[in-house]
Amino acid sequence: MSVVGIDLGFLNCYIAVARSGGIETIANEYSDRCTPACISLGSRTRAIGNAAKSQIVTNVRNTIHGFKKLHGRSFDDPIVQTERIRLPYELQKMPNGSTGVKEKILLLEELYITVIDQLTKSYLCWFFENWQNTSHEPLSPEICVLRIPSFFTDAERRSVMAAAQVAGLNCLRLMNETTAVALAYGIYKQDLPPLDEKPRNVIFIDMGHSAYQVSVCAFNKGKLKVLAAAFDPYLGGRNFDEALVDYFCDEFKTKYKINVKENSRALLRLYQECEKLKKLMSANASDLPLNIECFMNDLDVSSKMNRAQFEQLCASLLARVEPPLKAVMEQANLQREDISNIEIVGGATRIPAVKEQITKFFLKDISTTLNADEAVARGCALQCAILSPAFKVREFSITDIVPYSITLRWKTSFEDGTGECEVFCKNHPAPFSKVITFHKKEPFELEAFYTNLHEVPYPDPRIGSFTIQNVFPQSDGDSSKVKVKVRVNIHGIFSVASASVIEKQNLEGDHSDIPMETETSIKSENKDDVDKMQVDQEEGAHQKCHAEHTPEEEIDHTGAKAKSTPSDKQERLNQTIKKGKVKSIDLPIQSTLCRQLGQDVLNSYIENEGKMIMQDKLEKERNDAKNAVEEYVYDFRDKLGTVYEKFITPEDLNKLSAILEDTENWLYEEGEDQPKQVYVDKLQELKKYGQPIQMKYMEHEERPKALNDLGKKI
Ligand code: ATP
Ligand code: MG
Ligand code: K
Repeated sequence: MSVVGIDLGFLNCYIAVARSGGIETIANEYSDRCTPACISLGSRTRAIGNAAKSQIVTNVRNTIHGFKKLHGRSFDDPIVQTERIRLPYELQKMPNGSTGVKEKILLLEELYITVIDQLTKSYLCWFFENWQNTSHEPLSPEICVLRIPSFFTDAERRSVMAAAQVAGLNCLRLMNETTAVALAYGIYKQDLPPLDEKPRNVIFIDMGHSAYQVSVCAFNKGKLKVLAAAFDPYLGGRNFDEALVDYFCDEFKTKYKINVKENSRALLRLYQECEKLKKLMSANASDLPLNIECFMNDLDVSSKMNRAQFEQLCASLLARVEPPLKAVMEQANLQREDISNIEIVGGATRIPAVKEQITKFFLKDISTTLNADEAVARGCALQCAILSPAFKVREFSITDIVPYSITLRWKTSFEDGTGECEVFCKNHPAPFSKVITFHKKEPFELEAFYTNLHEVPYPDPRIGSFTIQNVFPQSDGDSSKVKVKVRVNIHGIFSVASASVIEKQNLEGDHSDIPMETETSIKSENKDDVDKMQVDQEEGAHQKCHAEHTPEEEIDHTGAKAKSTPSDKQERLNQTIKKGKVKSIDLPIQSTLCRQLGQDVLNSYIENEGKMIMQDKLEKERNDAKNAVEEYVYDFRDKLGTVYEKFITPEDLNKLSAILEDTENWLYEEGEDQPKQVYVDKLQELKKYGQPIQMKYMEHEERPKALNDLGKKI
């Protein structure tokens, strides 16, 4: 039994597996623990990972990579439009407005089928199949923790969840990358301060290929609490590659009179070479060569670059390292001296100038305790083991944060009146639930949106709308008291989780609006799977909420907030108990989430994926059958010239050689692309000639041995 953590990055993918022995990052079929996040769509088959990466330059239009940024976004989204220009393959607007990949399939029909969501999903499917094939060990891949950037919005998070669902994965948690790293860091630390002491604050920095994220976490024995997170979602290793590419494109324009940007294949090669050069410059400050043979128009190109030049070229990128560091410290209200460690992960943090910027800001050395490439996947696998009942793991509680402030808006009975309430502030602890009370006589709609669109790297502030149904006036004509529970769950996704109405019963002569309060209005998430530590921690946060919000927020239909104190409440409660019973009835909620994929769409994805997997399987069988014919031809021919020679007449030898030659030619001509059965039949036919000779040969080989054995017996 094992559970997995998945880091599907922009460029690279890592998968870690938790087993009784510990956490292990698994290798792919090339014995590489890093698999390119790349898929190549052939006319009949798909190649994924290394096999696909090798086609980036040869199968430019159908090799899809760099799709992580596009997840959960519509085609018209500015980010999609910006990315689109950089991509060597074509994107397509799908009928529902989402983004798809334009794919060429057999019979020259152009079908636009592979939406971005399917890519991730098929990748995961493949990964598990691959793992099962190579490890020969039972695995339950359906249990996993997937990592996401901390800046993902609800739409993006839901899109990843949907992809996991289509891939048949039971995703126990979507985990923020830097939180996964924090867990991988903290769980093995034996020297964390006890619970009643000042926590140890650690900064985590991840700069990968496409994004830059920073968080600060407070550690005590057995727990970690994320205090704040900041990011630049558009800064990563690829920006540094781009700076180099632009530089060399300019240089080659004057030096060789070529326009590299017009030739996508050459441009891709230049990107690959620049990435290599960038990595070399991390280890070497002197002049380094860039040579590409047969680059464009049969030209060989060459140039050079050194680290100092590179840093100058990237000055504007390097200047973007500091702002998120500053932001995270401000948000957490911490000073440099409050930070005990700075841990960096992600490939692009290996750039010396990036490290320098970080050191310069904190005036402190950076530690690299963690495996820069695998920490995210390992952290996810650890979290999965903690969440899975099948594993006994050291207790370690994690409190994450709400990435962006969330506000609820609703209509009031005044003309054009609206009420508004910020239900979660940025960096509020999560997972978390709150209960808000409304006084309403009819069903009403709550609209949830991000309070400050400028902090959100997404074009749409809307999260969703939620209609609370079956609300009626009370029997005495008064408004009903409706309690609405809003929640940010373990995946960091917001929802209006439940609603209930408090109904008075047997209230003789009572016309007052007396509430029955059995719980505080703002309550910590108390899910069964939340371990004890986490509950404690959340109650701590809950105290903080009391300070920020009033303990009860009763928001009446005019939109004005009527506040009451806990002692008030207790008094009213006593009165209520004296006067009569109250009953709480659950109300149905109709949720419309923005950019939510419907179950019918998901089902069609599942069906399509099933078809693709079947097609992949058939194609593999077809290829295997073809290879079997080819192998037989080579093997037979080889034996005809050696061991079979004395068992065959010269005429037969000539005849057979001709047949073999014909078959070989056939394989390269009309036999190149035939259904499986044709190859199976072909092999049978060849064996009809081959088997009698083989029999003679075997008999001959066996006879002396048999005689020998007989001789021994006698
Ligand atoms: P993201 O986190 O944005 O989704 P990712 O997780 O796929 O992307 P990583 O694998 O962390 O990205 O990092 C890849 C980036 O790190 C690439 O840009 C790569 O060129 C860069 N990189 C790796 N090693 C080095 C090095 N030694 N020097 C400079 N850059 C490096
Ligand atoms: Mg990464
Ligand atoms: K567990």
